[in-house]
Amino acid sequence: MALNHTFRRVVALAGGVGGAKLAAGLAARLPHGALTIIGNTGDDFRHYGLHVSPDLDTVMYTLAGLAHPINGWGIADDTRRMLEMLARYGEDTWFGLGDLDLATNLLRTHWLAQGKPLSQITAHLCERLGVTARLLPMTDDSLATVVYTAEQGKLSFQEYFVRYRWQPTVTRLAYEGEETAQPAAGVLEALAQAEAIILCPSNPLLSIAPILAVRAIREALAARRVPCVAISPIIAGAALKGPTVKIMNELGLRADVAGVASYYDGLIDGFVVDEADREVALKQQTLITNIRMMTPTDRGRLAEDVLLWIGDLHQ
Ligand code: FO1
Repeated sequence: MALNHTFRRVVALAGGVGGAKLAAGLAARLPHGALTIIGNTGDDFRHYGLHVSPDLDTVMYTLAGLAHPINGWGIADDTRRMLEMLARYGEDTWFGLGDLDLATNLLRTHWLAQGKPLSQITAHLCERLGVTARLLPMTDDSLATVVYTAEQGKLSFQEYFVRYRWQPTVTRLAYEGEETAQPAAGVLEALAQAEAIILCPSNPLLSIAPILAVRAIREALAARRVPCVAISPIIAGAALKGPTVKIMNELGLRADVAGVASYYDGLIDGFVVDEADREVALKQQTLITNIRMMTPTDRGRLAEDVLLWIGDLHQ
């Protein structure tokens, strides 16, 4: 079905795998150049001297059709020869950085060392992979998600998420650098010119919150004059992927659709929930549809449902 209102400028905030899938669906359904994705960099970390940007790479690889079909992160059919050699030297290879993925991280680190901003590097990598949507890091500055846990104390995001498989009990989250981090070049302009803003179904606390920790981004959303909608990362009290429900419970937040909607209170005009949550009564206008994205077709269908719905909210 044709979109009743053809959007020319849509901005999506996205984190890891779930966000990347919807971003790919939106890119498929919108005209080339219509979609700007503001990607989370709170997961970024230094690994053997390399600057790794997991969420930017997950979005980039997914939009380029290169992403590992099961994991969602990393590159399909990538090899692990570099990791095998590290292990031969006795290293603990808990972070599974593949050989093809290594090239992305070598180049990013090399160009950062030359003084190029992350936003310019990301644009170059995306352009070389044929990604037509614009992918902007939320900031070119340092803003790191830090996880305080009962069992292991203060952990970097990747230690918490990958090394300890998000099992430690989270007592507090912090976004170090939020006082000084500025939006990356193009971010505020994209938000100011947007006809619609979408918070992708990423982990609210680990993927969207770091983007909102860039104060000027949160302020731009709060002052928006166009609809902003969020897609739930939870269905019937269960996370689609990862520790969303676990963390919300551990931090004393309501870990269901209503809990996520209230977490975004003030920043969204609409909330997209799965049919399994059709009974939920929210403050925001609610779209009820199948929000599972098991196939690329699902991604485009959900994107179209959301865009059509925003078109009505638009009017
Ligand atoms: N996630 C894992 O669960 N295990 C891994 O070994 C792993 C390696 C990895 C390598 C490069 C990269 O860009 C991402 C990688 N991820 C891995 C995903 C990443 O840790 C998370 O997906 C995000 O940071 C959270 O969205």
